[in-house]
Amino acid sequence: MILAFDIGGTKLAAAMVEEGRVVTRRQVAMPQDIESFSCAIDELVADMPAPDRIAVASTGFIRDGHIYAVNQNIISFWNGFALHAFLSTRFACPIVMLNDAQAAAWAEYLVCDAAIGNLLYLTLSTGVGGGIVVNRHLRIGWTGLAGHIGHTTLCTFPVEGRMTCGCGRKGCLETIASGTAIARQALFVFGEPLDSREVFARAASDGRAERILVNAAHAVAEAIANCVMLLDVECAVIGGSVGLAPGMIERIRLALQVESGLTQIAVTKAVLGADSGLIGAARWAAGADPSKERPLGDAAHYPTVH
Ligand code: ADP
Ligand code: BMX
Ligand code: ZN
Repeated sequence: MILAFDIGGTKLAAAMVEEGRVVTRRQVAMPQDIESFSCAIDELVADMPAPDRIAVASTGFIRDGHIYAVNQNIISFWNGFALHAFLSTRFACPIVMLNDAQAAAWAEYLVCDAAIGNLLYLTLSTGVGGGIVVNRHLRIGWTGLAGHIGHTTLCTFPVEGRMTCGCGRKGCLETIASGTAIARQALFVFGEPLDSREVFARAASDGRAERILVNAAHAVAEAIANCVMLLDVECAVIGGSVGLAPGMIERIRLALQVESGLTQIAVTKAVLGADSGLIGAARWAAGADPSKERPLGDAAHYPTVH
Protein backbone atom coordinates (compact mmCIF):
# COMPACT_ATOMS: atom_id res chain seq x y z
CA MET A 1 0.00 0.00 0.00
CA ILE A 2 1.11 3.51 -0.78
CA LEU A 3 0.65 6.39 1.64
CA ALA A 4 0.02 9.53 -0.39
CA PHE A 5 0.09 13.16 0.74
CA ASP A 6 -1.43 16.08 -1.13
CA ILE A 7 0.01 19.34 0.14
CA GLY A 8 -1.82 22.42 -1.11
CA GLY A 9 -1.90 26.11 -0.26
CA THR A 10 -5.17 25.60 1.66
CA LYS A 11 -5.46 21.93 2.55
CA LEU A 12 -3.30 18.98 3.52
CA ALA A 13 -4.62 15.49 2.72
CA ALA A 14 -3.28 11.99 3.36
CA ALA A 15 -4.60 8.73 1.97
CA MET A 16 -3.76 5.07 1.74
CA VAL A 17 -3.97 4.18 -1.94
CA GLU A 18 -4.26 0.61 -3.15
CA GLU A 19 -4.17 -0.21 -6.86
CA GLY A 20 -5.03 3.38 -7.77
CA ARG A 21 -7.99 3.59 -5.39
CA VAL A 22 -8.22 5.68 -2.24
CA VAL A 23 -8.82 3.41 0.75
CA THR A 24 -8.57 5.76 3.74
CA ARG A 25 -8.48 9.54 3.36
CA ARG A 26 -8.00 12.34 5.88
CA GLN A 27 -7.74 16.09 5.41
CA VAL A 28 -6.92 19.15 7.53
CA ALA A 29 -6.33 22.83 6.83
CA MET A 30 -2.75 23.43 5.64
CA PRO A 31 -0.69 24.47 8.70
CA GLN A 32 1.13 27.77 8.56
CA ASP A 33 4.45 26.85 10.18
CA ILE A 34 6.81 23.86 10.18
CA GLU A 35 6.01 22.76 13.73
CA SER A 36 2.25 22.62 13.09
CA PHE A 37 2.92 20.90 9.76
CA SER A 38 4.94 18.25 11.53
CA CYS A 39 2.16 17.66 14.11
CA ALA A 40 -0.48 17.52 11.37
CA ILE A 41 1.46 14.83 9.46
CA ASP A 42 1.74 12.72 12.62
CA GLU A 43 -1.99 13.06 13.35
CA LEU A 44 -3.06 12.32 9.78
CA VAL A 45 -1.18 9.01 9.70
CA ALA A 46 -1.65 8.08 13.37
CA ASP A 47 -3.46 4.76 12.90
CA MET A 48 -2.67 4.07 9.26
CA PRO A 49 -0.76 0.86 8.47
CA ALA A 50 2.97 1.03 7.66
CA PRO A 51 3.20 1.84 3.93
CA ASP A 52 5.45 0.22 1.30
CA ARG A 53 6.08 3.58 -0.30
CA ILE A 54 5.36 7.28 0.30
CA ALA A 55 4.02 9.42 -2.54
CA VAL A 56 3.88 13.21 -2.31
CA ALA A 57 1.96 15.67 -4.47
CA SER A 58 2.90 19.14 -3.33
CA THR A 59 2.30 22.72 -4.29
CA GLY A 60 5.58 24.30 -5.39
CA PHE A 61 8.27 22.66 -7.47
CA ILE A 62 10.27 19.72 -6.25
CA ARG A 63 14.01 19.64 -6.71
CA ASP A 64 16.56 17.39 -5.01
CA GLY A 65 14.04 16.46 -2.30
CA HIS A 66 13.30 20.08 -1.43
CA ILE A 67 10.11 22.08 -2.03
CA TYR A 68 10.44 25.53 -3.55
CA ALA A 69 7.69 28.12 -3.94
CA VAL A 70 7.08 29.60 -7.37
CA ASN A 71 4.64 32.08 -5.87
CA GLN A 72 6.40 33.38 -2.77
CA ASN A 73 3.02 34.24 -1.20
CA ILE A 74 1.89 30.58 -0.99
CA ILE A 75 3.19 28.63 2.03
CA SER A 76 6.27 30.80 2.00
CA PHE A 77 7.19 29.48 5.47
CA TRP A 78 8.75 26.42 3.92
CA ASN A 79 10.31 27.68 0.72
CA GLY A 80 13.38 25.45 0.36
CA PHE A 81 12.10 22.96 2.96
CA ALA A 82 13.83 19.56 2.86
CA LEU A 83 10.59 17.56 2.70
CA HIS A 84 12.23 14.33 1.58
CA ALA A 85 14.63 14.37 4.55
CA PHE A 86 11.77 15.34 6.89
CA LEU A 87 9.66 12.39 5.75
CA SER A 88 12.67 10.03 5.86
CA THR A 89 12.89 10.54 9.62
CA ARG A 90 9.30 9.26 9.97
CA PHE A 91 8.95 6.55 7.35
CA ALA A 92 11.39 3.76 6.59
CA CYS A 93 10.34 3.27 2.97
CA PRO A 94 11.05 4.89 -0.41
CA ILE A 95 9.64 8.38 -0.95
CA VAL A 96 8.68 9.76 -4.37
CA MET A 97 7.65 13.40 -4.78
CA LEU A 98 5.93 15.38 -7.54
CA ASN A 99 4.36 18.80 -7.98
CA ASP A 100 0.62 18.60 -7.10
CA ALA A 101 -0.70 19.53 -10.54
CA GLN A 102 1.80 17.25 -12.31
CA ALA A 103 0.56 14.42 -10.08
CA ALA A 104 -3.09 15.22 -10.81
CA ALA A 105 -2.36 15.40 -14.55
CA TRP A 106 -0.83 11.92 -14.39
CA ALA A 107 -3.89 10.51 -12.57
CA GLU A 108 -6.35 12.12 -14.97
CA TYR A 109 -4.35 10.91 -17.96
CA LEU A 110 -4.41 7.34 -16.64
CA VAL A 111 -8.20 7.35 -16.31
CA CYS A 112 -9.06 9.26 -19.50
CA ASP A 113 -9.98 7.86 -22.91
CA ALA A 114 -7.13 5.54 -23.91
CA ALA A 115 -6.91 7.22 -27.32
CA ILE A 116 -5.69 10.46 -25.70
CA GLY A 117 -1.93 10.87 -25.43
CA ASN A 118 -1.66 14.66 -24.93
CA LEU A 119 -3.44 16.23 -22.00
CA LEU A 120 -3.37 19.51 -20.10
CA TYR A 121 -4.51 19.51 -16.48
CA LEU A 122 -5.27 22.78 -14.71
CA THR A 123 -6.06 23.20 -11.03
CA LEU A 124 -7.86 26.40 -10.05
CA SER A 125 -7.26 26.33 -6.33
CA THR A 126 -5.26 28.50 -3.88
CA GLY A 127 -3.04 29.16 -6.89
CA VAL A 128 -3.35 27.95 -10.48
CA GLY A 129 -1.33 24.82 -11.14
CA GLY A 130 -0.75 22.87 -14.32
CA GLY A 131 0.46 19.48 -15.48
CA ILE A 132 1.14 18.37 -19.03
CA VAL A 133 1.26 14.93 -20.59
CA VAL A 134 2.80 14.97 -24.07
CA ASN A 135 3.04 11.84 -26.19
CA ARG A 136 1.97 9.82 -23.11
CA HIS A 137 4.83 11.17 -20.97
CA LEU A 138 4.35 13.44 -17.98
CA ARG A 139 6.56 16.48 -18.40
CA ILE A 140 8.48 17.34 -15.25
CA GLY A 141 11.20 19.43 -16.79
CA TRP A 142 14.79 20.09 -16.00
CA THR A 143 14.16 21.77 -12.64
CA GLY A 144 10.68 20.40 -11.92
CA LEU A 145 8.87 23.51 -13.20
CA ALA A 146 7.19 22.02 -16.28
CA GLY A 147 3.48 22.73 -16.53
CA HIS A 148 3.40 25.88 -14.38
CA ILE A 149 0.76 27.45 -16.61
CA GLY A 150 -0.43 29.63 -13.71
CA HIS A 151 2.70 31.69 -14.23
CA THR A 152 2.31 32.30 -17.92
CA THR A 153 1.26 35.87 -18.73
CA LEU A 154 -1.85 36.80 -20.68
CA CYS A 155 -3.70 39.61 -22.45
CA THR A 156 -6.65 39.12 -20.07
CA PHE A 157 -6.10 40.98 -16.78
CA PRO A 158 -7.76 41.11 -13.34
CA VAL A 159 -10.48 43.66 -12.55
CA GLU A 160 -7.97 45.93 -10.77
CA GLY A 161 -5.62 45.93 -13.78
CA ARG A 162 -2.52 43.88 -14.57
CA MET A 163 -0.46 43.16 -11.46
CA THR A 164 2.78 41.56 -10.36
CA CYS A 165 2.45 37.95 -9.22
CA GLY A 166 4.19 36.37 -6.22
CA CYS A 167 6.52 34.70 -8.76
CA GLY A 168 7.85 38.08 -9.88
CA ARG A 169 6.19 38.11 -13.32
CA LYS A 170 3.50 40.61 -14.29
CA GLY A 171 0.11 39.50 -15.64
CA CYS A 172 0.11 35.82 -14.61
CA LEU A 173 -2.99 33.62 -14.95
CA GLU A 174 -2.72 32.99 -11.18
CA THR A 175 -3.39 36.70 -10.45
CA ILE A 176 -6.77 36.35 -12.22
CA ALA A 177 -8.22 32.85 -11.81
CA SER A 178 -7.01 31.37 -8.50
CA GLY A 179 -9.28 31.27 -5.44
CA THR A 180 -6.95 33.82 -3.86
CA ALA A 181 -7.23 36.11 -6.91
CA ILE A 182 -11.02 35.81 -7.03
CA ALA A 183 -11.24 36.79 -3.34
CA ARG A 184 -8.79 39.68 -3.89
CA GLN A 185 -10.83 41.01 -6.83
CA ALA A 186 -14.06 40.66 -4.82
CA LEU A 187 -12.58 42.80 -2.04
CA PHE A 188 -11.68 45.42 -4.66
CA VAL A 189 -15.16 45.37 -6.24
CA PHE A 190 -17.38 44.99 -3.17
CA GLY A 191 -15.18 46.63 -0.53
CA GLU A 192 -15.74 43.71 1.85
CA PRO A 193 -13.89 40.40 2.33
CA LEU A 194 -15.57 37.59 0.40
CA ASP A 195 -14.00 34.21 -0.28
CA SER A 196 -14.22 32.59 -3.67
CA ARG A 197 -17.12 30.34 -2.63
CA GLU A 198 -19.14 33.44 -1.70
CA VAL A 199 -18.30 35.05 -5.05
CA PHE A 200 -19.77 31.98 -6.81
CA ALA A 201 -22.91 32.23 -4.67
CA ARG A 202 -23.27 35.95 -5.43
CA ALA A 203 -22.74 35.51 -9.15
CA ALA A 204 -26.32 34.22 -9.61
CA SER A 205 -27.77 37.59 -8.62
CA ASP A 206 -24.94 40.12 -8.97
CA GLY A 207 -23.39 40.92 -12.33
CA ARG A 208 -20.22 42.24 -10.68
CA ALA A 209 -19.47 38.84 -9.12
CA GLU A 210 -20.32 37.11 -12.38
CA ARG A 211 -17.93 39.43 -14.21
CA ILE A 212 -15.03 38.35 -11.96
CA LEU A 213 -15.76 34.69 -12.74
CA VAL A 214 -16.29 35.20 -16.48
CA ASN A 215 -13.07 37.18 -16.69
CA ALA A 216 -11.25 34.39 -14.80
CA ALA A 217 -12.73 31.88 -17.26
CA HIS A 218 -11.44 33.99 -20.18
CA ALA A 219 -7.97 33.97 -18.65
CA VAL A 220 -8.09 30.17 -18.29
CA ALA A 221 -9.34 29.80 -21.88
CA GLU A 222 -6.55 32.04 -23.15
CA ALA A 223 -4.00 29.91 -21.30
CA ILE A 224 -5.54 26.70 -22.70
CA ALA A 225 -5.37 28.14 -26.23
CA ASN A 226 -1.73 29.08 -25.68
CA CYS A 227 -1.01 25.52 -24.57
CA VAL A 228 -2.77 24.07 -27.63
CA MET A 229 -0.64 26.26 -29.89
CA LEU A 230 2.54 25.34 -28.05
CA LEU A 231 2.04 21.61 -27.49
CA ASP A 232 -1.04 20.54 -29.49
CA VAL A 233 -2.75 19.06 -26.41
CA GLU A 234 -5.99 17.20 -27.17
CA CYS A 235 -8.01 18.05 -24.07
CA ALA A 236 -7.97 20.22 -20.95
CA VAL A 237 -9.01 18.71 -17.62
CA ILE A 238 -9.99 21.15 -14.89
CA GLY A 239 -9.69 20.48 -11.15
CA GLY A 240 -9.24 22.33 -7.85
CA SER A 241 -12.08 23.65 -5.68
CA VAL A 242 -12.55 26.72 -7.90
CA GLY A 243 -12.35 24.70 -11.12
CA LEU A 244 -14.85 22.16 -9.80
CA ALA A 245 -17.23 24.80 -8.39
CA PRO A 246 -20.67 24.82 -10.06
CA GLY A 247 -20.66 26.65 -13.39
CA MET A 248 -16.92 27.24 -13.72
CA ILE A 249 -16.30 24.62 -16.38
CA GLU A 250 -19.25 25.93 -18.43
CA ARG A 251 -17.85 29.47 -18.22
CA ILE A 252 -14.44 28.20 -19.41
CA ARG A 253 -15.99 26.30 -22.33
CA LEU A 254 -17.90 29.42 -23.43
CA ALA A 255 -14.77 31.56 -23.11
CA LEU A 256 -12.74 29.11 -25.20
CA GLN A 257 -15.23 29.55 -28.05
CA VAL A 258 -13.99 33.10 -28.67
CA GLU A 259 -10.42 31.82 -29.12
CA SER A 260 -9.14 30.59 -32.50
CA GLY A 261 -10.95 27.70 -34.17
CA LEU A 262 -7.68 25.79 -34.03
CA THR A 263 -7.78 25.73 -30.23
CA GLN A 264 -11.27 24.25 -29.72
CA ILE A 265 -10.40 21.22 -27.60
CA ALA A 266 -12.59 19.36 -25.09
CA VAL A 267 -12.67 20.89 -21.60
CA THR A 268 -13.74 18.44 -18.91
CA LYS A 269 -13.96 18.22 -15.11
CA ALA A 270 -11.35 16.14 -13.28
CA VAL A 271 -12.89 12.66 -13.10
CA LEU A 272 -11.10 11.96 -9.80
CA GLY A 273 -12.18 15.30 -8.31
CA ALA A 274 -10.24 16.29 -5.20
CA ASP A 275 -8.37 12.93 -5.21
CA SER A 276 -6.44 13.45 -8.48
CA GLY A 277 -3.28 14.63 -6.70
CA LEU A 278 -3.27 11.77 -4.19
CA ILE A 279 -3.96 9.09 -6.81
CA GLY A 280 -1.54 10.57 -9.35
CA ALA A 281 1.30 10.73 -6.85
CA ALA A 282 0.59 7.16 -5.73
CA ARG A 283 0.47 5.79 -9.27
CA TRP A 284 3.63 7.68 -10.19
CA ALA A 285 5.37 6.34 -7.08
CA ALA A 286 4.19 2.81 -7.89
CA GLY A 287 5.94 2.98 -11.27
CA ALA A 288 8.98 4.96 -10.19
CA ASP A 289 12.50 3.92 -9.41
CA PRO A 290 12.96 5.63 -6.03
CA SER A 291 16.73 5.60 -6.41
CA LYS A 292 16.16 8.25 -9.11
CA GLU A 293 14.35 10.58 -6.77
CA ARG A 294 14.98 13.56 -9.00
CA PRO A 295 13.84 12.57 -12.46
CA LEU A 296 15.93 14.30 -15.07
CA GLY A 297 14.51 15.44 -18.36
CA ASP A 298 11.22 13.70 -18.79
CA ALA A 299 11.76 10.64 -16.73
CA ALA A 300 12.45 7.99 -19.34
CA HIS A 301 12.69 5.43 -16.54
CA TYR A 302 8.97 5.74 -15.85
CA PRO A 303 6.67 3.39 -17.72
CA THR A 304 4.57 4.70 -20.59
CA VAL A 305 0.97 3.79 -19.84
CA HIS A 306 -2.05 3.22 -22.22
P1 ADP B 1 -5.53 23.56 -2.34
O1 ADP B 1 -5.15 24.83 -2.99
O2 ADP B 1 -5.00 23.41 -0.96
O3 ADP B 1 -5.26 22.36 -3.20
P2 ADP B 1 -8.40 23.77 -2.98
O4 ADP B 1 -8.37 23.06 -4.29
O5 ADP B 1 -9.55 23.41 -2.07
O6 ADP B 1 -7.12 23.59 -2.09
O7 ADP B 1 -8.47 25.33 -3.31
C1 ADP B 1 -8.58 26.28 -2.29
C2 ADP B 1 -9.23 27.53 -2.85
O8 ADP B 1 -10.53 27.22 -3.38
C3 ADP B 1 -9.44 28.62 -1.81
O9 ADP B 1 -9.15 29.87 -2.39
C4 ADP B 1 -10.93 28.50 -1.47
O10 ADP B 1 -11.50 29.74 -1.07
C5 ADP B 1 -11.52 28.06 -2.78
N1 ADP B 1 -12.75 27.24 -2.63
C6 ADP B 1 -12.92 26.19 -1.78
N2 ADP B 1 -14.15 25.66 -1.93
C7 ADP B 1 -14.76 26.38 -2.91
C8 ADP B 1 -16.06 26.32 -3.52
N3 ADP B 1 -16.97 25.39 -3.16
N4 ADP B 1 -16.36 27.22 -4.49
C9 ADP B 1 -15.46 28.13 -4.87
N5 ADP B 1 -14.23 28.26 -4.32
C10 ADP B 1 -13.88 27.39 -3.36
C1 BMX C 1 1.23 27.83 -7.45
C2 BMX C 1 2.52 27.03 -7.25
C3 BMX C 1 2.40 25.71 -8.02
C4 BMX C 1 1.15 24.94 -7.65
C5 BMX C 1 -0.08 25.81 -7.86
C6 BMX C 1 -1.36 25.14 -7.38
C7 BMX C 1 3.71 27.46 -5.14
C8 BMX C 1 3.84 27.16 -3.67
N1 BMX C 1 2.76 26.80 -5.83
O1 BMX C 1 1.16 28.25 -8.77
O2 BMX C 1 3.55 24.93 -7.80
O3 BMX C 1 1.06 23.77 -8.46
O4 BMX C 1 0.09 27.03 -7.11
O5 BMX C 1 -1.20 24.79 -6.03
O6 BMX C 1 4.44 28.27 -5.64
P1 BMX C 1 -2.31 24.90 -4.92
O7 BMX C 1 -1.65 25.32 -3.69
O8 BMX C 1 -3.33 25.86 -5.38
O9 BMX C 1 -2.88 23.53 -4.83
ZN1 ZN D 1 3.21 34.18 -11.47
